[in-house]
Amino acid sequence: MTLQFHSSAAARRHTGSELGGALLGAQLPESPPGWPVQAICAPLLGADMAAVQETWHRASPALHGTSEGIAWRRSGDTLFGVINLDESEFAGTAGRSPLQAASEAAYDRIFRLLDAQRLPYLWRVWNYMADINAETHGLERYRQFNIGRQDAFLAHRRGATGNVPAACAIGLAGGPLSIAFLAGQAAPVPFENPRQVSAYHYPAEYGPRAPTFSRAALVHPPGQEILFISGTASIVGHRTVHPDDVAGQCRETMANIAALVDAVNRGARSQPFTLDELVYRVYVRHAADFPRIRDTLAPRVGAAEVRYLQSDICRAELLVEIEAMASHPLGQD
Ligand code: 3EB
Repeated sequence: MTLQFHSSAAARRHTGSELGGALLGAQLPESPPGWPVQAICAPLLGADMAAVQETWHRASPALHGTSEGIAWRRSGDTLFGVINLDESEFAGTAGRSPLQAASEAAYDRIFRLLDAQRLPYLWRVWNYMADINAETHGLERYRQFNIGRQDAFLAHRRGATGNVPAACAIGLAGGPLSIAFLAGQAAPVPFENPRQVSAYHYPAEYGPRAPTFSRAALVHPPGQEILFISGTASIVGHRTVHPDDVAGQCRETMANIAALVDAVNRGARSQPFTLDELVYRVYVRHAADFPRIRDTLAPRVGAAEVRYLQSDICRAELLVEIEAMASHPLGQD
């Protein structure tokens, strides 16, 4: 019954036990309609395959549906969904850009689905959008997204601090606003990083509304403890450090992840998590930096599975961002 994660080289046929997942690569095969598969259209770096498929699955059969444009599948008390919105269909009203409106609508719909499914908790959210650092309507697009996201959390009385999901927010060359999420019955246990100001408490110099995510979360499907490390970058306190030094950013980011894993291990119910067992996704702003990044990370991640994607990151000075996850079995407690 455990929720399993695996990756494979080619787009495989979908089987009934899958909840959904993601396809990563510069050129992606069509995913079958109605399946929650997030298309992350970005070049894979240092990989010998053109596309990778990441899949969440579970032995028990899944319920599925489409609700307000969200493709979702549910097994037991766990649901995976994907929503893709074309911003151009969200005409901005005064003071509200199309991306802001689309972001608010996407989270609105996600929360309505979770209410209807009686699954209260958002565990982990993967946010992708085009031109994340571009300024339009007088504001950087990532900051527009943050307003829409926070408004939806508040409108649904979910609060925008503390108990918020783990997340990432990444820029792609084009495509829709795409949001994938895992949700469940059991409350996630959020963690903050002692080296960083909580993102939901960032000061206004990073945008009129703070981002709504926690630095990490432990989630507990039956018999299991899954760790999600949110997108993590070279930020200490709330400031970007090593702005023009990609190796420095890698070392700082891994120091942040190590500190976070230490904090998580003080609250984990399973065996302690270690850096070399995590599955990493590394977002690389400039493809030319990839060899430096790989070589700097190598001694820090050991034999771990690491996937590199060329993409934009939510602060213009950030050259690299790293997210990670791991799963442990949990004895009967
Ligand atoms: C940071 O620490 C880097 O807006 O959901 C990392 C993870 C970042 C998630 C989000 C943003 C988000 O602020 C950026």
